[in-house]
Amino acid sequence: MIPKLKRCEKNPIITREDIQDIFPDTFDVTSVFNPGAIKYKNRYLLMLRVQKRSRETVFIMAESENGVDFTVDDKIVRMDGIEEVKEKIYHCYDPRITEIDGIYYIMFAMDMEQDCRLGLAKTDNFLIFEFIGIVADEDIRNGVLFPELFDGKYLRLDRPNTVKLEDGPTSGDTICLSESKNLIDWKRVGTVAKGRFHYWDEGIGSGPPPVKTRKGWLHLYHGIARHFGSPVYQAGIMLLDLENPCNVIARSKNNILEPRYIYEYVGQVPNVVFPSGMIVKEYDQEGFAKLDSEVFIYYGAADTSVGLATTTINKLISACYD
Ligand code: BMA
Repeated sequence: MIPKLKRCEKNPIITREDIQDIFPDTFDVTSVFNPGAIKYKNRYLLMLRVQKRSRETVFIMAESENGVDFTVDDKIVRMDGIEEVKEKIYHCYDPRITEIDGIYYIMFAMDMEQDCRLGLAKTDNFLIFEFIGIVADEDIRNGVLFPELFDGKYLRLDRPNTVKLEDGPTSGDTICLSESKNLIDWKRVGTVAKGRFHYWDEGIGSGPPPVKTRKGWLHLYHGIARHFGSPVYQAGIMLLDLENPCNVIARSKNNILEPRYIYEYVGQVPNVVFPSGMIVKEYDQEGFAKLDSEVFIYYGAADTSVGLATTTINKLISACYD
């Protein structure tokens, strides 16, 4: 089997050293990881998860012309309206960005008093962000919107946190499909994929939003091997049916990215690659990713820094069958 992903030679491409102090919000931050990613006006944008030494989290935008060398913003992302939420919000994290008809939606995890929820915000310029609401009423994470509507309904992949671990937060082993007419109220439609006990992906959760190809929706996800004592986070890929994404056409037997370099082995949480952003360079006129298009995958490394791996749509599709 040929390696499907190639790490960027400049990895990790963003580290805590790149985050400047933003008075009074950030000072000498601990880490930056798990970014959302999107192409906007021909520029690569990342929404960075930046963690302070208080362990509070803020989002900061970064932008680049080539997808490799990023300039990090000197202000934090503020979501208008989030202050109206009555309950305590501890952390907003792991943003995933999806464009639907010129509006950019950001779905993210929210650690609240009772458990974890999904939050949704939107922007059309990456300067002003509007908080839409809390869009889940169960313990859940890894919500990602599809980039188009299906019969007038929004679809998302999400991952209920139904697995209670001995220590640490609740996790999950099932990726589900949910639908909504208004982006606020969601109904579960079905199960997409389950974790594979004893293998690399015992626990699973969606990565970046699915990418439409002529062969199906490409869905990059993370898998957690739990049988080592301390978990190992890796990435894998599956192809979902274009009409009914609950149907998995093919799923990689092997992971396609696993911790192998020091910045992935060692850090705040060791042995983690966590893909959360995927930028496809070229789409055809009908909105399908071109098979020979280059793809940039952005991932959190050891919950400490941001890594980049490159590949093509063709290679990702073939990995689904490996
Ligand atoms: C998951 C999420 C991610 C994190 C990963 C590894 O449960 O919390 O944000 O990167 O664990 O710690």
